[in-house]
Amino acid sequence: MVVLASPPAADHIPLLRSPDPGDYFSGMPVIDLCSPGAPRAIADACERFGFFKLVNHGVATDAMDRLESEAVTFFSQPQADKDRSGPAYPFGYGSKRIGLNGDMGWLEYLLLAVDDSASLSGAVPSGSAFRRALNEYIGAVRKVAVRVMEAMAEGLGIAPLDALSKMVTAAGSDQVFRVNHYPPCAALQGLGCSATGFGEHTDPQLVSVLRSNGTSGLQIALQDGGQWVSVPSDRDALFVNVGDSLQVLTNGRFKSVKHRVVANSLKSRVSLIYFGGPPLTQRIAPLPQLLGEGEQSLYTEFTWSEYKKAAYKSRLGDNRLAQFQK
Ligand code: GA4
Repeated sequence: MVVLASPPAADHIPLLRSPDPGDYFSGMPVIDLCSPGAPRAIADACERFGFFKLVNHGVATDAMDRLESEAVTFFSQPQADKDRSGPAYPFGYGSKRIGLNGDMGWLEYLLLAVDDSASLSGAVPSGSAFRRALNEYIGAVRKVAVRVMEAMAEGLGIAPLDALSKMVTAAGSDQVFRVNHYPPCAALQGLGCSATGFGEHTDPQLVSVLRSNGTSGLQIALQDGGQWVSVPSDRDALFVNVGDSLQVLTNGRFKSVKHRVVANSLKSRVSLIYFGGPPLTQRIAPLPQLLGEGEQSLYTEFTWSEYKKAAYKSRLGDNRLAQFQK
């Protein structure tokens, strides 16, 4: 493995081939959340890619911009000040280290817990403009996640409409918010390779909803052949991806998408991601409404708490569902 050594010397960040224009994802489903065809289009995209771009989603541009600008201000502080908001685990500021088992990426981030009323616990001072911007954006993006999950149920043809969404609206649902900052990695400019911003992985939760600034870097692996394709950035859109738990709830119909971020050599990337997870005690097993005559679950049963525990014992790129596959 090629590694990029930068101070401190313990930082080993894997390199990736720099994306080129030919890598762009030409077949990306773009779905208007308000269109009558949205439920079917969403279910179709989740089956084919586990990923889609959402427009006309109703989150105010102002709310997204305000949070982005507060995040930029936070990350512009001196390192020692940011470190005071750390460590990242269980929640707080982190830099380069991802998870607990040695994964590294060219980024710094804030990992935040969202409580039931969509307000935050943790690292960002209450009463600050940053906290207000977070609360406003998270409240809005959470509503989008609920609408998307209702559309998924409708698209799958299952009742009730809240069969999936109730898992993120339930008391005690385990929702996480992440603000990522990928600084430009100028040292590698022109060398044909780039630092790994966030290594390949699938998300353990049900759904993830991402918004980024105008800097590209996100790549997804296509289900059909695993080819990596680059997702063109669009600061006005939201990007939704299926997580492992939703793959299990749909008995493999929806695909948990492998994705990663390649750091840009010239521009900073800032992304805001909401992860919708169920309550810790939620049993994760295919919805009975989705199992056809005689169809068996592809997975041994587990709770979200068990899955989360297993996830934190794993490396980022591991296939975490494999141990639960029958
Ligand atoms: C991926 C999705 C979310 O960002 C996250 C990540 C978490 C972390 O950064 O702490 C994990 C990763 C994510 C999956 C496997 C474990 C846990 C890092 C890691 C190596 C917050 C999450 O819930 O799972």
